[in-house]
Amino acid sequence: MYVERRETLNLNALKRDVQRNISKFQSNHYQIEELVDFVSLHHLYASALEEVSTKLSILDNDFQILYEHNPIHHMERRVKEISSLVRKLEMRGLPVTTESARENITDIAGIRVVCNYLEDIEVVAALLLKQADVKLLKRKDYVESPKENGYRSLHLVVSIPVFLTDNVEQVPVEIQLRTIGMDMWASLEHKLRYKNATNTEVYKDTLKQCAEEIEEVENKLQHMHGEILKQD
Ligand code: 0O2
Repeated sequence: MYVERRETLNLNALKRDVQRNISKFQSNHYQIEELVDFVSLHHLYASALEEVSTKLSILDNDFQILYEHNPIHHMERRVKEISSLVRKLEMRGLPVTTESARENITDIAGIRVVCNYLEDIEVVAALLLKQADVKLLKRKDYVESPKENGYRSLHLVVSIPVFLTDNVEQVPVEIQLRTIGMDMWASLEHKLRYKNATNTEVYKDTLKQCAEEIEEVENKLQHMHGEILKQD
């Protein structure tokens, strides 16, 4: 399995994000201290991502040792940029404070787990949720019930403890589990929408058809993989 390893705190990216936000904060009469609070929030959520990634890597390795199969193909993770976080709070009409962000926004820390086969999604989710320090806050199953546009993935929001110098914080992490095919579909759909909102309308039917074809192929591959495992 390949795990994308980014620095826990990417200082250059953070500096750029802060620079971009200083003028916005000032024009909206926010205090600079509030911006600094957002930077420390970044550290907390990056640490939570580190915890969840480690748990998932350990599970993937252990599964390989026991069953000669890696359920995880790769993982990607990110802490939401301060600019997107501020935008999300403003759009929802919520106060732009770290307290409000912590109470209301559950995807500040996000990890995408791209699995090899369809059944691996449930395997990974079940193994993670079995752990005593992982608490499930929200589950949305777009694999069982795909969205109207064809989007498929399993979304979990879990809360995990992060042990800091003086205290322990419970931090929510959004986990998106999907197959390689689902990831390919979602990346393209996102790109089409990001470039030009009308794109998704133009390609609506093709996207839906592709999602259905990917599901069909995934079911066939899953079946063949199961047969191979039985032969071992
Ligand atoms: P980004 O830029 O990827 O972060 P919330 O999580 O609170 O915003 P909700 O309704 O619980 O709201 O979200 P949901 O349905 O769990 O989806 C959250 C994320 O899933 C989105 O984050 C996307 O990353 C992904 N997602 C959901 N639906 C689609 C879809 O139709 N196409 C694609 N490509 N991705 C989807 P953000 O914040 O929208 O965007």
